[in-house]
Amino acid sequence: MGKTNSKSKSVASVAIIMGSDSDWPVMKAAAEFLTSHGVTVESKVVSAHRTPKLMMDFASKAHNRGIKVIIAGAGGAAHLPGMVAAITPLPVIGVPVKSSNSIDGWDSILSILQMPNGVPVATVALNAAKNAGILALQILGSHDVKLQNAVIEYKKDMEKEVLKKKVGL
Ligand code: C2R
Repeated sequence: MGKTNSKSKSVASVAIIMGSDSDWPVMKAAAEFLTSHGVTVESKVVSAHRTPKLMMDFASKAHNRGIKVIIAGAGGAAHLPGMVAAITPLPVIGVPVKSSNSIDGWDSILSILQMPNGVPVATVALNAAKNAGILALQILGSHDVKLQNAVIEYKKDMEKEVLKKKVGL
């Protein structure tokens, strides 16, 4: 975490941020999915509660650095995704994390999901960081044929895997 995955120093197009390094075991699924499909990501800890100045700086400048989509994960009173969405013009995908301070996960889900009109956060299921990665690839793919083809291939592979499965005796 904390660096781009680029070997050629290309600019990251997806920023994966999280309220704490304790979220990384969940959030890394988004990074793994995106990097395995050739998307350069940067991942770092940014907290609306603990590092509000960093959060403001990150959210107000991300689009000028070439970031196209922000994935933001947080647990408990999860204000980070919504606060970042309030500032940035970029699409924000929120990942509710079932953290050690979460009652049962609903606190985080509702904090991220129930945004007021005017400030959307595309919220995925609890701990569903891989889905956040897939959604980010779909957003990037809407204006990049190569990445859209990667989404099409991913869906075909998933279908094949499911059709191979056998149940029963
Ligand atoms: P620690 O494990 O560091 O105590 O963090 C983090 O996302 C994490 O899930 C516990 C949980 O606190 C969350 N946190 C937030 C924010 N900052 C940290 N929800 C925020 O700004 O929204």
